[in-house]
Amino acid sequence: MEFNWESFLDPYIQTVGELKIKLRGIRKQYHKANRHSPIEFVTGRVKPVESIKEKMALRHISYEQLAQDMQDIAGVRIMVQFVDDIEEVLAILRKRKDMQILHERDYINNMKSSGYRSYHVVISYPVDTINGNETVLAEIQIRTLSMNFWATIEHSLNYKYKGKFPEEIKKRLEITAKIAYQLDEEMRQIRDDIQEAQVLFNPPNRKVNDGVGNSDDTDEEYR
Ligand code: 0O2
Ligand code: 0O2
Repeated sequence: MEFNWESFLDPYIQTVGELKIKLRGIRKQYHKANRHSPIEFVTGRVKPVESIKEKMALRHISYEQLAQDMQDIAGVRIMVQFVDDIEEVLAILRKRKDMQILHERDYINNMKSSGYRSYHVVISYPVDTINGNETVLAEIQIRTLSMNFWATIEHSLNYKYKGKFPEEIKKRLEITAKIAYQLDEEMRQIRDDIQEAQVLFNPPNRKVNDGVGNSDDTDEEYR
């Protein structure tokens, strides 16, 4: 009998939809609270049937094992501004009651040989459908804008070369990965310097309504 892809993928489509809404909701809450959001933007996709079939053949995964053995049929990506934001996103995910973290793969501290960097979290996620409750696996990838820039372009080039880059191109991609890493480092540095400057210019005892036409208070402020 033909495998019913539509009914198999329905819970995954629902999972990606729910996760995108929930994660974008976190960003909205930070903005409302006027705080820096560790989440910049969120994208998601259900793996196309053709890609699932290719990966099944490559990994010798049977239809019976598909739901357990392929962890990224539902995939959500969280982009962050700074490398430290990744830890903050992880802390948020670890506290959540609506998903359970099964594995974490840290390709930030353990960069792949390609130069790929990203933090992967595999979760189990329960979805309610009209046929009852079903738990599916989903992969959440967390990365900076710079890592995303690199991975997006490398992925599209990879498609062309089917994973077998000529040696020279491979080397050049490794160099661009280094540049992407340096960009993250430099941005962190700039942010830290700006925060330091803000602290210097906004001493905690400074009055909100300072200055003009209030000569009585002026001396106080500089003491
Ligand atoms: P906004 O803030 O109005 O742009 P959907 O489920 O239809 O909302 P879908 O189909 O997953 O979204 O779209 P896609 O293309 O995956 O993009 C998801 C969100 O990420 C969209 O925002 C894009 O604008 C945003 N996005 C994609 N690439 C970038 C990028 O490089 N930088 C920034 N800042 N945002 C990006 P929304 O949800 O439509 O909202
Ligand atoms: P898609 O949907 O095209 O992105 P494997 O699948 O063998 O790489 P594993 O253990 O199943 O390994 O999962 P892993 O490594 O945690 O995550 C695989 C996914 O990470 C890939 O999905 C990519 O999205 C991303 N990824 C891993 N390595 C690289 C890399 O070198 N370059 C880029 N651009 N992305 C990478 P897929 O399967 O490619 O699917």
